[in-house]
Amino acid sequence: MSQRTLVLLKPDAVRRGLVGEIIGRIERKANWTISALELRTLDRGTLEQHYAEHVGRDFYEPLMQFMSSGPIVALVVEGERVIEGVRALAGPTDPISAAPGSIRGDFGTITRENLIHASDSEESAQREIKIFFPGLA
Ligand code: DGI
Repeated sequence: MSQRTLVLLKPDAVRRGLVGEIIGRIERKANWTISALELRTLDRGTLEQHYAEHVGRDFYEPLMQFMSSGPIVALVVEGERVIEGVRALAGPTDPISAAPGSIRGDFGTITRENLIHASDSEESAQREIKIFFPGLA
């Protein structure tokens, strides 16, 4: 089942020079394709749309600050079961409980600075791709 997912390499990944490493892991998966890719600094409006489900949570403001603290890399990745697949490559939200071998497990220690975002469902992917790449058919 071919799908599309939105991936963000967060400001910590860019600052730490892990963009190539993380994109490399995605690229090496068979039959997945990068169909959009852009470096950009996110404004508050874009972030409010993206993280609308977290409004009011105690981590919301620090998350917004962090996500606008420097450039991110946004990608659309397309391919076989890519939504579940990129989430598996990323590992769980808390990097300390993420298994070694996953991106968060290999490189993260702090829940907020967990390197990567990946859509968690078909609905989220559709919604998020529209926010970041409105021109994508
Ligand atoms: O899909 P995920 O990125 O794994 O997690 P999410 O969509 O539920 O949350 C979005 C981001 O918000 C997550 O990557 C890090 C942050 N976050 C989520 N839950 C917590 C959190 N940050 C802190 N400090 N504490 C949390 O419980």
